Amino acid sequence: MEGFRFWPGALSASEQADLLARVLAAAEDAPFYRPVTPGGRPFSVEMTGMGPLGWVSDRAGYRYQPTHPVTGAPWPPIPERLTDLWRDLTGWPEPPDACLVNRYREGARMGMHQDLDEVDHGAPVLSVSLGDTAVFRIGAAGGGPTRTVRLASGDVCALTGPARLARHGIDRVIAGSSTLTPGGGRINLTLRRAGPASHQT
Ligand code: MD3
Ligand code: FE
Repeated sequence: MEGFRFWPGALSASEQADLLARVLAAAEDAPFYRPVTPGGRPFSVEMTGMGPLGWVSDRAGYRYQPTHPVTGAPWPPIPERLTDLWRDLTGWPEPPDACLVNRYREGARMGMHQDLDEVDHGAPVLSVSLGDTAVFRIGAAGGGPTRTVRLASGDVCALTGPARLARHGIDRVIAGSSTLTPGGGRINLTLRRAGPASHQT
């Protein structure tokens, strides 16, 4: 699909371990929690976030907000290694203002959806996969055929142009396919521009 850019094995084993340690340290302050859909159904994915804004879902709807919904504290900062990766791979003129952290444990999946809660749909999304391999499904915004891509630990992909509004989801995670995460499972990081562009004057 045009605008789907994929860098398999972008991160070395030691870079993956270092990044995972940083994310787990951030999650000590901003714990993983299980959001509910506006209809009240719990997600099977657990989430947290880093950066000025974090994506949340509850009875009131989907949105980005500056604080963790359980602790009420500001989200921890995005590790510099990730903002560097965003700059180097996307070339986007502004740094990411949100990094959603999704944790998939036994049986977790994510249904097909579009990412529409960001102000500027022209900005790319950059995804970093850590831990067990996911079966990722992607299709055009308007429907039609889909294709699957396996996202393994250390793989990075960017969604730009038409792919930015693509329908996508995680069919399943292949348990035991990586030894990176303690207790198994998968962690996916998505770097985004969620809020309005800041105009430097
Ligand atoms: C395609 N996350 O957080 S990452 C999400 O693996 C999300 O946790 C999945 O979908 C995960 O919203 C997929 C790859 C990805 C991320 C953002 C996209 C694919 C995308 C935005 C637009 C199109
Ligand atoms: Fe998504």
